[in-house]
Amino acid sequence: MKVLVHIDDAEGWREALAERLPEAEVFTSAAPAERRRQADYLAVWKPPEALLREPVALKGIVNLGAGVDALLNNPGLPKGVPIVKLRDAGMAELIGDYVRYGILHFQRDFDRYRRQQQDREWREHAVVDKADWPVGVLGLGAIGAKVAAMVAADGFPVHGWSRSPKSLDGITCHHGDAGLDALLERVRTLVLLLPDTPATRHIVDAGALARLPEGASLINPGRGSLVDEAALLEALGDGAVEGRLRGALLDAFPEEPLPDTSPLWTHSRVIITPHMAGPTPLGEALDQVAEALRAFAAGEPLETVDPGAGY
Ligand code: OXD
Repeated sequence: MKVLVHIDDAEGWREALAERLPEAEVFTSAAPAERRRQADYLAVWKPPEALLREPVALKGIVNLGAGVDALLNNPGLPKGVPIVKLRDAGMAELIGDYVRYGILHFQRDFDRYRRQQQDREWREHAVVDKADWPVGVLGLGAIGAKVAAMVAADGFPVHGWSRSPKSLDGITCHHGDAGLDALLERVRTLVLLLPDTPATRHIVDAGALARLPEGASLINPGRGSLVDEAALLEALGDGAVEGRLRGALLDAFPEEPLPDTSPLWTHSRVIITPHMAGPTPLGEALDQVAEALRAFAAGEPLETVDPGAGY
């Protein structure tokens, strides 16, 4: 089995993967073109278009991340080649911590205290009980489900939403369009963990933001395309006073890095982080990659990506 690895720090991944798969020939995209052409499998994150076109008899692709949007939107992606993606692989816990930080930021008024400090204003706000702070999680895949469980374990009532019905212990699950409206009307913090697909693009638009209770907050460690940015800015107001939306913690943007010209950078009610909520921990990810490549090579059934659905 010949495996071509492409990701930042590809050499580190190559070495670790070669250790786990002694039967395989593992090389990076720095290998000569002739070798790249012979790859049976690709283990890649955001590969260049040309690299995807090179292998002459590709049998499978492992996406070295949870989201497959960049791969599926790559014009070089060969048709019909099965794709496997990382499922959680330790990312969910890191994203869960990011989300818990964000919820507490708003529930314990850290956003207000930060602004008060600028005016040397010593004023305490009454704490809203966690039980009265429902959190909505859009997307109940491997990551969304784990994050929802972590937030519920902290004592917040959690409402989860997926396109088709799901049932998760301790989470009030909603589905479909009507379920989305019902969730939006109830939650004080909305967390976005949906994949980027044509069906989820701008799922948080002006209509959705208007459904949220006055003073709700938004946390987006998912994908930038989920949010209509103009509607978000409108809901946030000019920053001087709290708008309909109290604030947003954003880790994902339609264009990354977020362009210098984006008004989000300087908005006083927005916290920007550089797509750092869920870095892939190498150990668990490598185990999943090695397992997937072995199963590919043995012709065993694998949970593959559905390119039509986009995840
Ligand atoms: C991923 C990501 O999809 O890091 O894994 O965004």
